[in-house]
Amino acid sequence: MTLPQTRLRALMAALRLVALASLAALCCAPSSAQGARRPNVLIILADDLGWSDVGCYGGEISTPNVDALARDGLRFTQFYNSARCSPSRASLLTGLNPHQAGVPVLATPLNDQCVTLAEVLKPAGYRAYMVGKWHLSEQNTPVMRGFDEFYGMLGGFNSYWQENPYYTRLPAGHPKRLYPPSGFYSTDVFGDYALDFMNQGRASGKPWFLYLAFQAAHFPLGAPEGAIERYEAMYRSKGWDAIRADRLARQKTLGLVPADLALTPRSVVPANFINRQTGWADKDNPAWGALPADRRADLARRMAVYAAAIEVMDRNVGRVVAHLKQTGEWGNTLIFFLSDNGACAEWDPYGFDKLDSPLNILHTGADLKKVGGPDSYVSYGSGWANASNTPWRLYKHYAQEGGIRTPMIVHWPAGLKTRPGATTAQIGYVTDFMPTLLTLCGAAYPRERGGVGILPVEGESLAPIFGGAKLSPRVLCIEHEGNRMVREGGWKLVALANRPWELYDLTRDPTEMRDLAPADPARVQKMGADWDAWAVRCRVRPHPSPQIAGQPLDIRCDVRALGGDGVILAQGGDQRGYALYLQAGRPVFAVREAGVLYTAVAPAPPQGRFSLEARLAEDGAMTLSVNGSVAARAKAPGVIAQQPQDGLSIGEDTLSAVGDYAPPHPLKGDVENVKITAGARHSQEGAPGKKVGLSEAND
Ligand SMILES: [Ca+2]
Ligand SMILES: [Ca+2]
Repeated sequence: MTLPQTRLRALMAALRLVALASLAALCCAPSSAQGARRPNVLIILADDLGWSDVGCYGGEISTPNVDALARDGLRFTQFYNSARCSPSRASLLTGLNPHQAGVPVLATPLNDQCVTLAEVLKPAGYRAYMVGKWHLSEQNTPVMRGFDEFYGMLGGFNSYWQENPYYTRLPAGHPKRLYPPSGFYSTDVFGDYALDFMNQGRASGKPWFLYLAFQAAHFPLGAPEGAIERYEAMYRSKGWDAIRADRLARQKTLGLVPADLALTPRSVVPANFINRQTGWADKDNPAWGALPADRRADLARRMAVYAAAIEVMDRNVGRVVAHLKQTGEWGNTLIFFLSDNGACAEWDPYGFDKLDSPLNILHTGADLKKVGGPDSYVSYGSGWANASNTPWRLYKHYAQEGGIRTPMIVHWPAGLKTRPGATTAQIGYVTDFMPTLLTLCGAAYPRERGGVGILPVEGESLAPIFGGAKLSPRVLCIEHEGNRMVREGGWKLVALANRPWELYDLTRDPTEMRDLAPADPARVQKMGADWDAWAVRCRVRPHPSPQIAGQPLDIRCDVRALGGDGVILAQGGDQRGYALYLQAGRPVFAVREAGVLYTAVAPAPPQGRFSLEARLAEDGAMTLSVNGSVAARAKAPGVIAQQPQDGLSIGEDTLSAVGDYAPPHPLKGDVENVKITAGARHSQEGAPGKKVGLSEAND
């Protein structure tokens, strides 16, 4: 039986073919790779910014510069991120799902099976710059992943006010601006370096790529007092309920949501390790009017700081825009604006005053004015996050729309063919930057990096959308901390960690209010199987291991290898098990039993992509076929008598090694269409035996 990931992969491949065909038929698609000068690329990433915060998505926060990008550009209404800081950044930079790039949760380094946008654009003649928040490990820095220059925060968040030790200039020794201790506010400083690096790019005579990743508006919230003041009284008098209603009304006027969309009830605050201590676990956000006046004053101040942080970010977007206009680079600079995840509810409606702690201080009187300054450390809590994510459910961390749907603006006078100010409901995902920029910047996606094969890109190019065309339907899967979703057309299957799937028809129920799972179990099962297959293929979950004890085996797969050595697949280790691997390019089928290794070695390395079939018969006869022809035979004492301890691993041999190599001995290349059958009696009559598949082993 074919493992389910194969089915999904085939479906994806078919969809890609359709997408390619429609791209080829598209005469009006922007294609600056040939002919016209290639664009500069500016990706502006906000942090923890909700879907409705900026004005052009319905917010009351003053963001005239971001709004101007939307007015002349294109807004996506169904663009997705990966639910949290590091995973979204990994996907944005590599075009892979976060887990594939080595960033399943937070702050781990990008692995060696991916390449960054900087690493693909540099060989295509670009200069690559980064300013702002990296959050992909301090050990594996932006300049180690292709960027020429970097200024910013290698970690995930910290003071907006204090440069040392939180902000870093790389490469070490490159010119650094000097700020007096009281004259540092990171968002403005990021603006300064953005201008510096754009100047460098222009002076180089090459096209440039600038990744400008603001910390705004991640906690600990901080903003200049002058920007905070104008919001404080307004938020105090309105509160989050009226703000949610106002934002939804504006979104309807802007045509971003259906005109008959009802305001949802206030979101629940899913249980977490902090709000179990504060008493808010799994409770709904409270009504604003039900809060005491001193609490409303405290929370209005927190929201005002958040809004001010966004306003100052927008001001710096304005500085960048003005610079592009002054230097004549405005027309051919492709600008993106988006957020890395939905607004942050950590950890309850009142917010916190200390990291990873239930500590909340009710600030009053003169103390209130210190909130947002250099000596405070606050978040704004789940009630305001709910408002920031209007009209969607839930927040950062979760796969409901409030966690993963991001504002996304594209601005590019020289290349965008859509009507100025247009919106599109086509689906996009953070993995799409890589294929989009490969197309538009004339860059090539390499097959390897530093001698290690890299994974095929996962995203879809958005270039046809920029040309006014429609992409083919896609299947989109997301996972973070066990929270998960799969979207297929208008259908969405979504679940919190360790909770059952819920099913929504987003075409009729965009805010995920009516769970159709009980009414449509067949669709839940089908979409759930698609998600499971994706999760295994994209390394979200380990490969389930077939039960092989005492059974003859038939193992098949397709391989595209870039190097001469490495494990194709293995189940077991130094006591017992089987493996397929390459040795100097030659396929080897290995069986180990009672610690002794038996191998069938193909005489020659196959070229290009090849298929393998390995059989272990009941009498121990081993046969290895390459591209359908028997290439080698050997003899083991019999079948593998007991279930091996190490599970099935694909592309490597985890824990102890079946073959004569040092684990994990990864393959430089791809393994597809893995099919393992235990119990087939090949040596006798070839009758079909018991088939072992993923779902069976999973259940
Ligand atoms: Ca974030
Ligand atoms: Ca092993």
